[in-house]
Amino acid sequence: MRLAAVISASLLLHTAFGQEPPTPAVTLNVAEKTLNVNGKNALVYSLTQDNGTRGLTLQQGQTFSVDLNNKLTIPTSVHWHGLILPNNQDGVAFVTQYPIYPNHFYHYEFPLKQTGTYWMHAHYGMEEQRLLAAPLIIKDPEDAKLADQEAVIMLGDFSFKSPEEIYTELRRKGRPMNKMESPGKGMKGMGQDLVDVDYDAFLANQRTLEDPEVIEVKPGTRVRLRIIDAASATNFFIHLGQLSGEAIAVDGNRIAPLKGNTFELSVAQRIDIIVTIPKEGGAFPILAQGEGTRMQTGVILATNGSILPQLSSQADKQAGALTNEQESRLSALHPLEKREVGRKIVVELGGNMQDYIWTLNGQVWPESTPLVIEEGQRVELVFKNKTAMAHPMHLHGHVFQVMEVDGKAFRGAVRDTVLVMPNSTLSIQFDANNPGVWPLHCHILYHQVAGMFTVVRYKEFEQPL
Ligand SMILES: [Cu+2]
Repeated sequence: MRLAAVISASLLLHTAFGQEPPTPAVTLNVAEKTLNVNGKNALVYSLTQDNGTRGLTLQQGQTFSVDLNNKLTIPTSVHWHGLILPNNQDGVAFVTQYPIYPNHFYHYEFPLKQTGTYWMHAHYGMEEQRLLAAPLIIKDPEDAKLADQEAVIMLGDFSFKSPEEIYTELRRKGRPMNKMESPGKGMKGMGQDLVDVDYDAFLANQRTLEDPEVIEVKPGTRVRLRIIDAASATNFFIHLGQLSGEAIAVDGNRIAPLKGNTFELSVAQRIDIIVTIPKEGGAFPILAQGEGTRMQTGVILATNGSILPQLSSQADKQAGALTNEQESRLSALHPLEKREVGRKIVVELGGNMQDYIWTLNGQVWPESTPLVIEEGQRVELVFKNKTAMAHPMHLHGHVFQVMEVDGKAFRGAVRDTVLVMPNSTLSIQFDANNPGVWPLHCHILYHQVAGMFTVVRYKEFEQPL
């Protein structure tokens, strides 16, 4: 009641002064829900609008105006992944805001500067593992020219164990030391570590292949798949099956079209792929197989009346490891302008597998020295991965361009999350044009919690908390 009164009063005020009325806020609710996975119920968290829609679809140039309600019995916070926004809107508990306590809400409001495929997820504790994530799509008027139809596929990894149990086990058992050592020269990939957590299922739009989502499509049309890896710790191979596709964007940013039938997608990344449905119609599974596992998930694109195939959550063969190959072939449609680097920072990715501790420059969050940059600088971050595991590194509040992989310079994709391969060096550049204190971290949830997290801080920016 009180809220309604406030809104109408502010509407009146704006009209009285001849201003545009404010964009009405959309309500997003974080709540508990029961999800049935493979015949068994589990407690997960949902992130939906009042009408039950998961996440948000907004239009280019709109104001992001959201009331985020916490209907859980524990605190939460939600991060708008990939968005360029004011620092105090970033949604990171204990960095840019205090957590939202149960039965409280937080209002977010800022102008949207981008279009594309983004997502939102918990940035408090390990709530993300309980599926506290949802799509965040910002439509471009040009989208209609690219495809006849769109489908969002949000991938996830699921365990009947609580995230606390998973993390405790990881810490207790650690890993055999030999797995931590660098692979010898000439045996690349041999000593590589692919999987930390043994999941019970992989999900696509919260369903398994035993009961997949079937998306109706029309013969001869182009369908844009907006695929989001919202898993806590799983990289995927995307298999288009009988279809071939063209990737047109990564992390919301357009790329020079890349044709293919299989694509790689790391934790927290997105890829937009356009597929053409054959004129004769049919049913076309789009599968996502977890790196280093036989487990897979997916959806089925099907034309009206087609016979749906029976699919299994187990693939015939175990998947290998993601590589730098796809990344090296990507190039941004709208690259950063060429500029001298004003500040170069080496970020060493390290770890101690025996104790399951993960580090950036040898430090464990929150005992970390911020990486200080100055507004106006072109900044280069050089990630040196000294571990046997790949780390999807994510920078908040900015987009960056991938510039160099293992000494090979190129002008790659503009992104917000990049997978740094084991025993590999990868450089990114970005323009320091958004003052704040911005998280820079590995997006594997358990690495992040175990210390692989720091902040990039603009000099003279006043710490918000
Ligand atoms: Cu990591």
